[in-house]
Amino acid sequence: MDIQKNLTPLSAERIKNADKSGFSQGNIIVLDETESTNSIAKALAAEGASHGTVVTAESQTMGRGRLGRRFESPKGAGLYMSVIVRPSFDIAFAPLITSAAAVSAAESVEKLCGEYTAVKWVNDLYMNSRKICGILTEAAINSKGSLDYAVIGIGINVGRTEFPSELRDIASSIEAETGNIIDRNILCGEILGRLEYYLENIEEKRHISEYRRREMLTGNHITANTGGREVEGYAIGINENANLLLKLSDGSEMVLASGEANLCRIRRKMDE
Ligand code: BT5
Repeated sequence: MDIQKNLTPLSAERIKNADKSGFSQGNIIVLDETESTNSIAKALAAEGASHGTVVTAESQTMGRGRLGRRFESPKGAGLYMSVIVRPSFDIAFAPLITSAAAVSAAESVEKLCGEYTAVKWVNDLYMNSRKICGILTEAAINSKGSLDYAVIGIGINVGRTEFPSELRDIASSIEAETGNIIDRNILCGEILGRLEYYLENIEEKRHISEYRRREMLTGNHITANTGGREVEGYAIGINENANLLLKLSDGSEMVLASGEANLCRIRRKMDE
């Protein structure tokens, strides 16, 4: 699907100007079409690309989600960006990277369009109950067992009002929800600034309170798939490690470190 909008084209110069933190240090690659910005970023990282290097593309032909799923990334409709990070922090903090990226993206979207942006554990952003953004973090561990690099991939539906049938009921975009067409270069720069701040402070877990505040499963009955097991329960909240705390019907508590979770009512609706 090719949805060419009147969006300001992506430009390394514009992103650099919008990245007030200087996180990228001008190492910004803008592609027209690519398979996946995460794949390009991983290849560059393996060749030694520096901390803060950014890869963006106008479209992705094989945009990736988790577990081999696709992230639909048509031309001129979204911000598809991947950031290489070479963290100095201990590998124990690596599982917090995705939640830090989610808060960075949610705050940036909200700042530019003025609409409340929720986080759905683990890696999605929602506006008015529809997914507008997904995040995919891929990490490489070196022979000493520490984190060599991580690639943080963020895909945001920016200017887009049409979706293929399989996404129509679950996905949306900033434009569809707010009527605003925002500049992806500025959005990218805003995200980079926050990402630098939250990653620098990951050991103090500065992003967690904001992640908790925005998390939309909390306080609801949910179903979750974790480690191949399907569970149902009440989402109590998010702990210090960005894990989801679940209360099961027998009264016991479960800590979910990774997986997939959905509100029960959304699940039932999808099953109908
Ligand atoms: C994600 O996975 O949502 C992570 C997506 C990460 C995409 C970025 S774009 C830049 C970088 N380069 C890449 O190749 N990837 C990253 P997951 O939680 O597994 O969700 C995937 C599911 O979201 C799909 O199975 C669809 O149901 C739905 N989906 C696909 N495309 C979508 C879109 N454009 N907007 C909203 N939902 C979508």
